This record gives sequence, C-alpha cells and structure tokens, in this order.
Amino acid sequence: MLSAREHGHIAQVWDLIAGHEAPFGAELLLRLFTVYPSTKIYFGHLSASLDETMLLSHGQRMLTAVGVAVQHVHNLRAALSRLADLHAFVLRVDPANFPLLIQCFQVVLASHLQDEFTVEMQAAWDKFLTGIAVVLTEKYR
Ligand code: ZNH
Repeated sequence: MLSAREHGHIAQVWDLIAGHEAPFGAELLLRLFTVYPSTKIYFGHLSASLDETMLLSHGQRMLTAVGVAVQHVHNLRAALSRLADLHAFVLRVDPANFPLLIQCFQVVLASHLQDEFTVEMQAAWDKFLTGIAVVLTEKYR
C-alpha cells in the first residue's frame, strides 16, 4: 500500500510526535472540536467543558493508536482490529467524521513542521491516515 519512500515520510514525521502523544493529541482534538463542532457529540462528557486533562488523556490514547499503526503500516487490519470493532459496534462514529480528523491532523503537522512538511510528506500522511480510517470504518453494517 505505501511505497518505501512514503513509509520513510511517515517514520520521519512520527519521530517528531513519538513521546509527545498527549500534547499533539490534545491539540488535534481541540482543533477538530473547534473547526467541526458537530464532531463533539461523540465526546459528550469530554467536549462539554474542553477539559484539558480529558483532552490530553484521550489525545494520548488516540495518537498512541496511530503510533501502533506506524509500527504496522503493512498490516493495519490486524493491528487495529480491536479498535475497528470499538468504532463500528460500540462508538458508532459516522465514517464521515474520519476525513475531518485526517484534515485536522495534517494541519497540526504542518503548523509544527512549517516548511519541513513537504507536499510529498503531506500526500504520504494523507494516504496513511486514510488507510487507518478505512480499517476503522470497514466493519460497519
Ligand atoms: Zn476514536 C476512542 C483511536 C477516529 C471518536 N479512538 C478511541 C480510542 C482510540 C481511538 C485508541 C480509545 C480506545 C480505548 O480506550 O480502548 N479514533 C482513533 C483513531 C482514529 C479515530 C486512531 C482515526 C485516525 N474516533 C475517531 C473519530 C471520532 C472518534 C473520527 C469521532 C469524531 N474515539 C471516539 C470516541 C471514543 C474513541 C467518542 C471514546 C472516547 C471515550 O473514552 O469516551
């Protein structure tokens, strides 16, 4: 699915986030809730007050899962199987929300990396995150 070059872009950018999953994740969620307020309905308790501790802890869990995906780029389906069950059967997040999160993710990366975030890196991240979203939404019925 990802070429060796694309894989390199994913690994390189992930090095920036690794170890800082909580702050990056909190920033991502805050951006998502601000730009797309409709996404807040899934996070009732968490988004009502935008409590920083909750943003950090959920952000950390979310980005830790992305980190697992980085380690298993060629085997996303198996690596994220439990998470796919959770999103499809328990959380029932409308799949239309995933592109919104993916867009916000790229804006977070661009705002930190600035000119270092090349068009090629952005394309690789878009493809990688879309691959995750496909796995997390394919069990819906
Ligand atoms: Zn999600 C949860 C990941 C997307 C919503 N998530 C979750 C978790 C994780 C995740 C890891 C935790 C789990 C446990 O704890 O077990 N997500 C994720 C990822 C992605 C996602 C990786 C992509 C990329 N989500 C999403 C979206 C949404 C969501 C788009 C909407 C909007 N999630 C969610 C919720 C939850 C989760 C609501 C639950 C929270 C709580 O805890 O409460």
